[in-house]
Amino acid sequence: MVVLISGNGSNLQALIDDIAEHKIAAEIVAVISNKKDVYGLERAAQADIASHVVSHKDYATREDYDTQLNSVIASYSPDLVVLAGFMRILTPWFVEQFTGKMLNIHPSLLPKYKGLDTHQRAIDAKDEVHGASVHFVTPELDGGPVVLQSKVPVYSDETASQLASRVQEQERQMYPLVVRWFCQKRLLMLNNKAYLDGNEIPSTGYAPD
Ligand code: NHR
Ligand code: GAR
Repeated sequence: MVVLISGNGSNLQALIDDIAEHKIAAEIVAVISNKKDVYGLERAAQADIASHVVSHKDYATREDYDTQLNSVIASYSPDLVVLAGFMRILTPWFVEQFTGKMLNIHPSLLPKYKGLDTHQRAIDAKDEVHGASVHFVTPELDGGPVVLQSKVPVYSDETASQLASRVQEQERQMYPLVVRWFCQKRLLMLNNKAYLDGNEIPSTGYAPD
């Protein structure tokens, strides 16, 4: 698999660790960041994984950027592309190169709070429950079929960063599990729907409780 990051890379680390412990039968062949000097690149180096910086600042248009990103990824012929805190919207053309082979983890209980600033939006809405979703990536931003959701309570008076850190603790558990399913060929996307072991996954994800 190829993992795309933009920052800290704690989800990347969770995958590196589960692969090292043989919980996931896969190899991370490359890590790509759109930002230089981020800690996730250090994590890749420490795990002896090839890494590339493809900076969006070097390209005039999203199409030019995605063309370059695609050619770097395609050079590895991955079976799976994992977005792990990757912060650039991808063009429909790019996404279609990897239909059914690209996963994202989004920090909200989709379909709530697509896009950015999800933790603050959940607090502002006085939600009692928040969380994260793993979904297949489709051209519609944060709109692809959900595979798994994890919920956390929202405490009164907590800050967005306190809430984010509890959501991220869940993310580090759930993302490797979904990647493991994919690598076991138990998980697939067909006609914009996600299936686990041949059963369609409900829109709230597998095991909604
Ligand atoms: N691309 C497509 N086509 N479909 C998805 O579902 C995608 C995607 C690209 C990224 C991750 C997503 C998230 O989990 C993701 C899903 C970035 C933005 C964004 O607005 C929104 C959603 C996601 C990632 N990015 C700004 C942009 O102009 C830049 C923001 C920044 O650099 O801080 O690209 O949340
Ligand atoms: C995660 O919480 C992930 O859900 C979120 O960024 C964080 C990355 O953490 N993703 C997005 O907001 C995508 N737009 P990490 O770099 O430590 O894995």
